[in-house]
Amino acid sequence: TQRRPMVAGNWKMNGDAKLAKALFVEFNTTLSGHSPEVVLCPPATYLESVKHEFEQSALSFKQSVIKLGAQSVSEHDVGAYTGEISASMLKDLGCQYVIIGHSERRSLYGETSHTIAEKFAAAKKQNLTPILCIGESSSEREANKTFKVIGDELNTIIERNGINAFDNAVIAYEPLWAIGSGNSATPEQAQEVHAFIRKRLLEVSPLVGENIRILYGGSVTPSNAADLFAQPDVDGGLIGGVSLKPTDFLSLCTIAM
Ligand code: G2H
Repeated sequence: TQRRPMVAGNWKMNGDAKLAKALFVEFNTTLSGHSPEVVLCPPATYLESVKHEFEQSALSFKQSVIKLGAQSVSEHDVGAYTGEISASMLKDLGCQYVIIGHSERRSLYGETSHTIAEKFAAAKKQNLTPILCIGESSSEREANKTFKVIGDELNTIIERNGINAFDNAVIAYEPLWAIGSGNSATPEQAQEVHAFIRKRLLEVSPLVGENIRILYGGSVTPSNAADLFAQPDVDGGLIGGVSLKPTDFLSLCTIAM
């Protein structure tokens, strides 16, 4: 298959303009034209800083390599929604991607699968590529409910957005027990779920199932990335903690290729 690997950095509520600068210093020295697609998802207040560094950078191939992404988006188009940012506003800032349904949004901010399906729709409407996060908790895994949970999460999106939902989308499998815990899934555990996700999407559309990128997320580091990214259905990673460390993040980008 021709799927281009992707490494997406989710800064969460961390970082600043200095981090954006430091990352591009690293990109300029380390990244070659032979690179995965790299998506940077800083807090919304630093999207401009990242864009600025990106525009100043010396990378001749940068347009095809480094993309801007947001960490969340409103499900609404416009209106009285204090504190929210719409998909068209993210588009104005130069975003091409947006993370949807990260487990921290689900567990800490009460986002339900309904809200997440609406946000997914709002992103697609503006041609932003959703990076949909799905994953099971440790108790769900122990109760052998992993596939049921993952299947339901995919179904909610398909029911709201139709069978073309995943035409232009990325999925990130993030088992909740692996997030920020230092306890990543094993390559076998990741591959098993990634293969399940791909099989489900192949049933919906052979073309989408074959082409969609499925990232693994949860405590990816330079020491465990090679085995994870080598799995046939793992097309790269969604990176939290390590996306804040320019040298290590760049080594993940190199490993993903
Ligand atoms: C999972 C991941 C990035 P970390 O949330 O989304 O974070 O790599 O810190 O586990």
